[in-house]
Amino acid sequence: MSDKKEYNAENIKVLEGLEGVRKRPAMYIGSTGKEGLHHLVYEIVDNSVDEAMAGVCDTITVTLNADGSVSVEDNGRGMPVDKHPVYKVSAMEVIVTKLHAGGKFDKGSYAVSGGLHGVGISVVAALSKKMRVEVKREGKIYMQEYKIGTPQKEVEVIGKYDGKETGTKVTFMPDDTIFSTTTFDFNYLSTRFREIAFLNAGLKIIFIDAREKEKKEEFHFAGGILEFVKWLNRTKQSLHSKPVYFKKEAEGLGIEVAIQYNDSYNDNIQSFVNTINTIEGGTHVAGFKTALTRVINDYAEKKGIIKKGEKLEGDDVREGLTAVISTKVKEPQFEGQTKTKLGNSEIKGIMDSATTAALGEFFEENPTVANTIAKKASEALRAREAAKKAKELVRRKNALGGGGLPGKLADCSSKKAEETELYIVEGQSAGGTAKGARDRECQAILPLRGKILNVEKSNPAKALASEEIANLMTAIGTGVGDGFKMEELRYGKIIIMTDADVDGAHIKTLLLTLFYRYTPHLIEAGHVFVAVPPLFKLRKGQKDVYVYNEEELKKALKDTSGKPEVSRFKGLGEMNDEQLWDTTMNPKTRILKQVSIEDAVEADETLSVLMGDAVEPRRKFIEENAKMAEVDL
Ligand code: 2B7
Repeated sequence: MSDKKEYNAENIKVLEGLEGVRKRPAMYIGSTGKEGLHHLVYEIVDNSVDEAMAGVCDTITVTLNADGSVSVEDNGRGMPVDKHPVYKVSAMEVIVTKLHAGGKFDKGSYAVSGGLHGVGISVVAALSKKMRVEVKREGKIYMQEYKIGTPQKEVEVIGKYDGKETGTKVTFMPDDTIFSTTTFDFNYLSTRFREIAFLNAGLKIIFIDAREKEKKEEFHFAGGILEFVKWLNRTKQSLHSKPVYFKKEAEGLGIEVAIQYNDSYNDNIQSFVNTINTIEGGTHVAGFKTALTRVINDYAEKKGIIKKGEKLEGDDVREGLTAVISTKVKEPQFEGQTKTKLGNSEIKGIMDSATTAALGEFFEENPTVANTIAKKASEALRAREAAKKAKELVRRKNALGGGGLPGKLADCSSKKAEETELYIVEGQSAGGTAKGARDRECQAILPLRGKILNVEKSNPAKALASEEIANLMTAIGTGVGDGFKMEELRYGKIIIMTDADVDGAHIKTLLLTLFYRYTPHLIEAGHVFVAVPPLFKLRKGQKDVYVYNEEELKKALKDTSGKPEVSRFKGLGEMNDEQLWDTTMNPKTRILKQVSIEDAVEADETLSVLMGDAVEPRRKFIEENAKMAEVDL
C-alpha cells in the first residue's frame, strides 16, 4: 500500500466549484453544531493520515491555538504547488479552493483514503474566516492565505531552508457566523486522535491545547491495534494476556484483526475501514463473525468441550469478546443510516477465509487460550439453553389460559401492582384460611405444597421446571435472571407467610434464597416481606389482644387487671379466617418485616451450611434460626 506514483498538478481533476457549501454546510459536514465544527479538524487531519497510510508521513501535530484557530502539521510530501495545466494557478490553490479537487477522485495517487465525505480541505476553507496553508518542498516554504475560501494573493515563497524535510501545515479559524459554537473540545478530539494512532501503527500524533493552561498529549503505538484491544480491555479482567492478532494484505485490500477475551458477558467489536469507524458494521464484520463462530465450534467439538450435535451460536462465541477489525479498502462503498456500514460484498469472503486460517492456526499453537475461549462459549451455550427452557415454561403456562396464571393462585381483582399483595402461604389448609380471610380487591393468595426445591442444589433449568417454583415465578410475573423485567411485576408486596416453627423457618429460608438467586432486584427494591403471625392470644371478656413474642406476653400479663385467658398459636392453621385477618393480614394491624439483601444473603449462607449430612446440627441450626426469624426477620 505504499507504491509511490508520479503525482503532480495534472492528476488533480476539478469537478465543480465551491458554491453551495456555505449555503448548505450541513450537507457537507453533517451539522453546524459541535459535531460539524469538530468535523472540520477531522477533514484536515484525514489528509495528513492519507499521507501516513501512503507510508510517507510519521508525525502529525495538532494545536488548538489561543486565538481560537486550529493548526495541523504533517511531515508528508507536502501539497503540490506546481502550476495546474488547466487553471494556470498553483495546485495548492486548486486543492484548497475547488470542491472535490484532489487525489481522491484520481485513485492512482492514494491506494486507500480516509475521509468519509471526501470533500476535504476546500469545504473547511469555505467555512473558515481565515485559512493559511504552508508547504515545505524542495527547500522552499510556500504559503497562501484564504478568507471564506477565497485566496488573498497568489501562492508565494516565504522562506528557504537546507535539508530534505517536507510537509504541510494548515491553520484555520472557523467562521462563527456559520457555527453555533466555535469552541473546540480537547477530550472529544483527543479520543479520535488516539483511535487514529492505534489504527496506524507507528504514527505519532501530538495534540497540544495552547488556549489556557497548556496541555499536551502524545499518541504513538508501535503495536497498533494489538495495543488497541488491550486498551479497550484495560478495565476488564482479560482471559489471555496476549491478544490473537493477524494481518493479511491482498490486491487493493488490507485486513488486520486483534482479539482479546475478557471475563464479562458482553462483546465489543470495533470495526474500521480506512480508519473510519464503521459503527453499523458491514461485510468485513459479517465475514469475521461467521469465521469466529465456525472456528470455535470446530475446536470445541474436536476437543469434546461441546457434545456432538451441540452448536455454539454467534452470541455464545462472542460473550466477553473484544475485537478490533481494521480494513483498508481501495474503493469502499458505505451504506446504512449514517453511511458507516461497509457494503463491498467481496470483502465478506476474504475476511471469512483470512480469519478462519489465522484463528485456526492460533488455536493449534495456543491450546490453553483456545480452551479458555471455547469453554467460555460453551458456558454461554448452557446458560442460553437454561434460560430458553425457563422462558418456554412460562410461555406454556401462558398458553393454558386463565391469563396463564397457576390454578392454585387466588388472584386479587386489582391489577395495580402498587396496591396489590401476594401472600405465599405454607400449606394447603392455611392457604384455605387465608383465601377466606383476605381482602379480595388487593390481596392474592398462593398456597405452597410443602417445601420448595433448594435452588442452591439445582441448576436453573431444573429449578425453574419444578412446579412450585414455576407457579410462584409465573404469579410474580417479572421473569428471572437476565430476563428480569421489573415493569412486569404483578404485586407491589410479596409476603411470605409461614408457621412460627422449624419447618416454617426452613421454608422461609428456601424462599428467600430463591428470590436472592433469581430475582435479587425484587429484594433490593424492597418488594419482599415476611409476615409475622402472633404467638399468643389474650382474651379478656369480649376483647381479644394478640401478642407476638414472649416479652410482650409478660408485659401484657403484668399490665392487666384480672386474669386473661391465654392461648398459644402454633400454626397458621389454628386460626380462623377472622383471626388470621386481624393478626397477620389486615394492613392496619399486622406486622410485616421488610426483607433486606443482607437477610437474603444470610438465608443463602444458612442453606449452604444446612447442606451437610448430619441431622442433629441441622435440627439445632434450624431451631435457632426459626426463633431468630420470628423476631428479627
Ligand atoms: C487530495 C489532496 C487534498 N496532497 C498531495 C500530496 C501530499 C499532501 C497532500 C497533504 C493537512 C494538514 C497539515 C502527493 C491531496 C493533496 O497531493 S495534502 N499532503 N497534507 C495535508 O493536507 N495535511 C502529495 C504525492 C506527491 N507529493 C505530494
